Amino acid sequence: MKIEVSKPLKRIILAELIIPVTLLLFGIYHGLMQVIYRSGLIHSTTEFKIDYYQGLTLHGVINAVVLTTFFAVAFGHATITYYLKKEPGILMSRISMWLMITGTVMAAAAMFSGTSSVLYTFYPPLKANPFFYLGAALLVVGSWVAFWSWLKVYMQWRKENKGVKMPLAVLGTIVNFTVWQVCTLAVAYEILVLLLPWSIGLVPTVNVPLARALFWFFGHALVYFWLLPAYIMYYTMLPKIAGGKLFSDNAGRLAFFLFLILSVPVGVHHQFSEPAFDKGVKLFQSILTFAVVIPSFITAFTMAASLEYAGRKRGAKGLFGWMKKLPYWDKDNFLFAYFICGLILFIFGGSTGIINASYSLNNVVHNTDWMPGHFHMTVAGPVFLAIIGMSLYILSKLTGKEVKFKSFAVITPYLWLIGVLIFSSGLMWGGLIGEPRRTDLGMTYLNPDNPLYRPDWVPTTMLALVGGIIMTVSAILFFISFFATVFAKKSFEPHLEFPTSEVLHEEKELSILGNFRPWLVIMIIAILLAYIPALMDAAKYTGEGAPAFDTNNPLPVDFDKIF
Ligand code: HAS
Repeated sequence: MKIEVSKPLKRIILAELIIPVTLLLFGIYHGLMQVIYRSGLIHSTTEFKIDYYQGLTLHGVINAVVLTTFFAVAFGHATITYYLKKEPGILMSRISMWLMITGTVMAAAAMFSGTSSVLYTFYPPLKANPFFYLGAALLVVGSWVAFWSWLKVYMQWRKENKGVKMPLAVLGTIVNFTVWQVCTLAVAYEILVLLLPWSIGLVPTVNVPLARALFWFFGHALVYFWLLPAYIMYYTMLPKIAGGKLFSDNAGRLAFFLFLILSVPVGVHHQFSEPAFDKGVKLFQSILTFAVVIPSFITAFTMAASLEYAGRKRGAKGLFGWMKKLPYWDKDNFLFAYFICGLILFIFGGSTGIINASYSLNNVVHNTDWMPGHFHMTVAGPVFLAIIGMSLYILSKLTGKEVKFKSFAVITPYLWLIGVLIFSSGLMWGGLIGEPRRTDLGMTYLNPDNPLYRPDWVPTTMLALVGGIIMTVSAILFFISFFATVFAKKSFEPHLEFPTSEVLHEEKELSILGNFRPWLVIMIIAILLAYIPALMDAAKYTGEGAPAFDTNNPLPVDFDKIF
């Protein structure tokens, strides 16, 4: 069903899609530069006046924070409007957009000025310009405002539609932003109470374990905030565009509620190697990490069953024949290609996540190249492909312009899939033989003139280079299609329309899957159990506080003043 969207909301959604995709040009460029620096093809710290860590910061912040947050808000506006048939308030949507834009401009200025090369995790004692922290905070607050506007719409809809089942896409959106609201409180505290006063110079040192614990309270939930918009698309759209039906709607609801309770209390699995935390805290959060895998397994089986049904409806025979019958190359149904490539990548991204979660294996792979190998098959896999595919789709519908260069649009995800598989294999193989992450390898380990030269890392980094180049070509094809569509002529009446899956079986309606309250209570209990001991440990092992560092020097920034 097509619906009309008011002009102001349409403009807001389009701005929230086009601005981050434009910034992505820098994000992708700095991704390419990473593989070049690290392969030893160049032996330098700076290219075109942007140095290695500055480029890595731009790459991480633009791709993983700015693009994902803007998209989640734009997609949220669209799903709420489409499925509840009510638009969120324009004033709040505008305030949200401007806060996010202002925040992004401030953080971008700080990064481009070279004073905030702290990577997307902004771990202290690396210190950034105050504008970087303020910008990040504004971006987050902007996304909160959008969420509050949807809650208002949802409450109104609930009042007018008593007893009606909440649309699955709306449930996913509200779950996602509830997790976001809760987890970002920790990072807001980290920024406003710990990092900003330290960055302005009001306090001389910072509590590193506490800051990092607060960051990861937010940081792992962040990865599910990235993932859930993709899951919403898989459950509500993929079965339909594959030509079938959703195997189970209840499975989708259960998966989203499990993410609500399990996304936050697992952050210490990023800190297994930090001595500040007791082993009991690590064991507990490790067990919860295995639990948060369950909603993804539910999704894997539900999607496989839905795709198998679609393939058989298209005439497939035999055990695996359904895989051959799916609409992989259908240009008018290009979203399918983005979704299926994301799912295939996530089989590997998810399996490597389970390896990371295993305490003893984590000791082998932590802080090695294995880690970017893992996360390029997750955030740069299903998440990235769902974001760019859906951005192109909504752009076309809301502007009334046919997608241009449709062949490019369909080839992009397959090329990206091949690129990421090669790139991540190189990284993970390298990680297993000791290659460190976040290091300009071309300066030392991959420089034959350096005594630290490691010839055994040549094949692995070359593999990553080849993968990185293929990914860049894929992104260029996408940019051509996207911007050609932006500048194309209108050819039909603008509207919003999502392909929406029917459900295969009439399932029993379970009240527990329609009520947020019990899940919110369990969420709070799980967070308190996981994080009270963790934060107490972080506070106990504070030491004397750390002075500021930057990426270019192993000595503190104010070494002369301190010693
Ligand atoms: Fe992770 C580190 C554990 C999921 C992102 N992760 C990271 C970092 C990032 C990241 C960015 O336990 C690095 C952070 C940094 O900078 O330091 N991760 C997990 C686990 C999962 C997981 C257990 N991660 C993600 C997702 C991400 C993401 C999702 C982004 C979106 N991760 C870790 C751990 C670390 C970590 C440790 C810290 C390591 C360290 O030491 O630093 C799970 O949620 C994964 C569950 C997924 C599955 C896969 C389900 C498969 C599906 C596809 C089915 C396919 C079909 C198609 C149906 C179980 C749904 C079939 C059709 C055909 C035609 C074939």
